[in-house]
Amino acid sequence: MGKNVKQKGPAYERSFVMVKPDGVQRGLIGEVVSRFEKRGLKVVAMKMVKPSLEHIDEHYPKDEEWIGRLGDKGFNVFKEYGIDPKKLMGTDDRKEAGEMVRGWLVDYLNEAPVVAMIIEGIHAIDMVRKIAGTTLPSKAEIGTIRGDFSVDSPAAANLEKRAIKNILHASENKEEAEHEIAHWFSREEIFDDYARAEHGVMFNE
Ligand code: IDP
Ligand code: MG
Repeated sequence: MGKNVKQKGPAYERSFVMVKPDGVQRGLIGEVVSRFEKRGLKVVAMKMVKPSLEHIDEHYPKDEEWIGRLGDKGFNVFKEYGIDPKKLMGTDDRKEAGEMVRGWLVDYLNEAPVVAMIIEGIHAIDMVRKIAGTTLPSKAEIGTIRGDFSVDSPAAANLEKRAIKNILHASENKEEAEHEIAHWFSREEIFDDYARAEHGVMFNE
């Protein structure tokens, strides 16, 4: 398929991306995909799925460090805006808060189908995160997907006992990407042996 498909060497990476239920329900699948495509990143796998609760649970890390960090994301915002975490969500313990958020997150991803994909290209993991924008929509830069299409904050979400609605998931690092790609896709579902027409001009491919 196609001619001269290169995409090799240390710069080339694969990232796992998922349009979350709010992105699917809001009709933003095309918008998300086109932002990666236009930048020159290549879609090498894609499918719509309604994952089981167990599958979602296995998608996210379970270690204490990750869970504590999840708690911190809200706590940092509460500190900035002078909000008492105990009053807002009943705890000021970062791990307890992280556990709560993780539970809401699993429910959120079960609300509607998701669109899972693998994006390949130069520094794909960091590039995809840059295009997606930072986790909290209230902090995401305009011009990023999360900054342009969402406005959520832990100050609203944690009070309402739900996860932050931020349109998409994207792997944060190589370890996450490897785990997530293997968790969502089989080898037969990955199609990297086609050439993108403009890559001959962009990269000598
Ligand atoms: P990421 O999606 O940008 O990688 P993570 O820290 O891995 O961010 O968090 C996973 C998901 O958990 C976020 O995308 C968001 O939907 C949700 N989330 C993160 N922090 C909070 C919070 O403080 N309250 C509610 N949901 C949160
Ligand atoms: Mg993450």
